[in-house]
Amino acid sequence: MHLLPPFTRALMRRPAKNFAAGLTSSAHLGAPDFALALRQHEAYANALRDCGLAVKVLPADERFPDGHFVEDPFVIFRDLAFHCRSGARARREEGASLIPQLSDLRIVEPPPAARIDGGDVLICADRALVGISARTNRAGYQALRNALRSVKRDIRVDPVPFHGVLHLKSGLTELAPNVLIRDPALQTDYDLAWADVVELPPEEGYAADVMPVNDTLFVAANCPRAYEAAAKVCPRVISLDLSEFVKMDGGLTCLSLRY
Ligand code: CIR
Repeated sequence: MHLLPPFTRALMRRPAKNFAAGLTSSAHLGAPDFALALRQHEAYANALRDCGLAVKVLPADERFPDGHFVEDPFVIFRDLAFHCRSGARARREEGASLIPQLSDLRIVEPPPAARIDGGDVLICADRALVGISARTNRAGYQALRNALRSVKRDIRVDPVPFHGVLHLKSGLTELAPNVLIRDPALQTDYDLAWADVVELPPEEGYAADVMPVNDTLFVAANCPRAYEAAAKVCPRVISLDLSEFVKMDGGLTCLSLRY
């Protein structure tokens, strides 16, 4: 049985007008187009609705140009909502604005030294992986591991030091139980031998961030190898064009919290 129960809800936040002022290492891709970003965001929300999820889209909040990347401030595991504290100072206050939306969950605050972004947390079918990165430190990993174990005592939680991509899930996600998909840009000494690993060609690296939603797999558009790998393991694949979020280093999963 998968560690995560089926999803029934998703939380999103509409991008703010100033979203191009967010953090990015991809300025060479050009400035994002706000109107197009809104259309892509809406198509994403509608695709989640098509999967039967109740999707709540919060209004834009200009205090946080990266605030629509709602996956980073929280990790939700069953009834637990672990409040992350990003290694990026500019993003540290985003989570507080989400707390009222998660009031039916058990909110856990990390200790002061913990740094963690939800994008570094990959909950697989039988274990959780926590990337150790510029955003997530060992104290963050330990705090999250303890919190996850308060829900499931014997859960396996592995630290995965890596570099080459922003978040662990930017470069590695799970297509199906024990089948991972990877961007070759992600470098790690962590032993992935427990899984089959589909390695994407470099030009499709962005598509390593796939999003399983119950019986559907979401994949980035225009990535034929990723689509083919997804279709092999899942009867329903939806591809989404997120070109404007790529320009801000945003992956597919980061635009929603699914629970
Ligand atoms: C950042 O650098 O934090 C944002 N511009 C992008 C965050 C994307 N988050 C994710 O893929 N989980």
